Amino acid sequence: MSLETQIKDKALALRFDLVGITTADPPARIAFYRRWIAGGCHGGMAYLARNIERRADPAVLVPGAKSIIVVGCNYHTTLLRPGPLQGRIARYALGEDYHDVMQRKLDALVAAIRELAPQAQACVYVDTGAVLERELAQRAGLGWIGKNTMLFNNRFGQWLLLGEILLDLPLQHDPPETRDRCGSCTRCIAACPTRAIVAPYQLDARRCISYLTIELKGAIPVELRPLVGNRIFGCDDCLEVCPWNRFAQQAREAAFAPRRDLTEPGLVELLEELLAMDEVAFRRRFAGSPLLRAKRRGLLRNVCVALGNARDSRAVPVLTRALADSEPLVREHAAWALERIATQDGKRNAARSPKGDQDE
Ligand code: B12
Ligand code: SF4
Ligand code: SF4
Repeated sequence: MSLETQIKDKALALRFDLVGITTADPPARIAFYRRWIAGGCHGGMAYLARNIERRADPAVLVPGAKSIIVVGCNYHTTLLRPGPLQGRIARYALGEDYHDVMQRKLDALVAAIRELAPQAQACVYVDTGAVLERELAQRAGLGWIGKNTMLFNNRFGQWLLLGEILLDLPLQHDPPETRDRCGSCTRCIAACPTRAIVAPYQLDARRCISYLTIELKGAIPVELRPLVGNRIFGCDDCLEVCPWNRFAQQAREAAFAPRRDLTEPGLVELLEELLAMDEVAFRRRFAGSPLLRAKRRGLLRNVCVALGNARDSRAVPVLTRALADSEPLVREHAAWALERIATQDGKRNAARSPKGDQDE
């Protein structure tokens, strides 16, 4: 059996759903990436503007790199339909943090490769490295890139997470996936609540709810807050509408099963709970979850925005308590939410008053 086949068999045995091999050649679309950064589309994610020369050439990242093994993990779980006073969390964040899950499995794959080729130098990446993961995955034949910039395929739809091993072993590589599978479809562009997909294959992260609720450290721009709706961590709207998701299958990886406490959390209860916590308690409460990334103040900020958007007066007492939080970020978003609820009440009263006047 060839080395490539043995590596792939091992990857599948480790419950990766997809595996492919590509060269360590520079990514063809690095010019697009440079323009994206130059246009400021990365917003406050300053790390994306650093180390561009590494993204431009995997052999700079790992000297002597010859091959890249790309793996994909299906994380699809049952669709949730939260009610008006419930928050929505992106599917990828409902279970255990995929960085930990995939890192563990990739480390095991590296150990298996070293049994086959003891001299191999290897480096593992999941999300945070200076690697253009989607382009590499497309090149390794895992799937194609859609107009919403997601890598997807006809076995799992869009619910795939990616990881890579850069290796100094010369391996036989797989044919790239070059077909255009979107055709005239534009569903994802139309579905985006904030119009963050500014053109096919171009996403302005500064408008993306995933960025606003996870990566952004400061205040959510006021004009975008109403569009965030009840999304309190990430967004899946442009993924959910993709017709290729008819092929989606339930995740095999048990670690991606949704935590009970994260499925459709009650917003009022969550705000109460978060307000009572300090950062240490927050870290304990969300240990192992991607939600840790938002930190206590970021998640509180998001819950305040969602409650403002729910425009339900039952949230007024807890939002009023949030006005006294130690974090200015939380206080400001709580004030915005209260104002939004009050405006709604004002409008309701104004609408009712003429009839009320007649009745009197
Ligand atoms: C920064 C980042 C974000 C940013 C910016 C997203 C973006 N689209 O650029 C924000 C915070 C908004 C974000 C959101 C999400 N992210 Co993110 N993110 C990243 C990260 C770290 C870098 C992406 C990047 O370099 N962007 C810059 C742009 C220019 O690069 P690109 O998106 O790869 O774009 C390529 C295409 O547009 C293509 N292209 C350009 N023109 C053309 C033309 C044609 C015809 C074609 C085919 C392609 C094409 O070339 C570009 C360069 O190769 C990657 C991990 C990594 N290291 O790659 C994860 C990653 C992309 N994210 C991931 C996920 C899961 C998400 C979310 C679904 C999470 C959520 N539910 O909230 C959303 C999805 C939003 C979306 N529609 O992209 C996964 C995606 C897996 C997949 N199947 O594609 C990744 C790969 C992480 C991982 N290891 O699994 N993310
Ligand atoms: S994740 Fe949400 S906000 Fe971001 S591009 Fe997709 S639909 Fe738009
Ligand atoms: S929704 Fe349509 S345009 Fe968007 S990625 Fe899916 S097939 Fe492509």
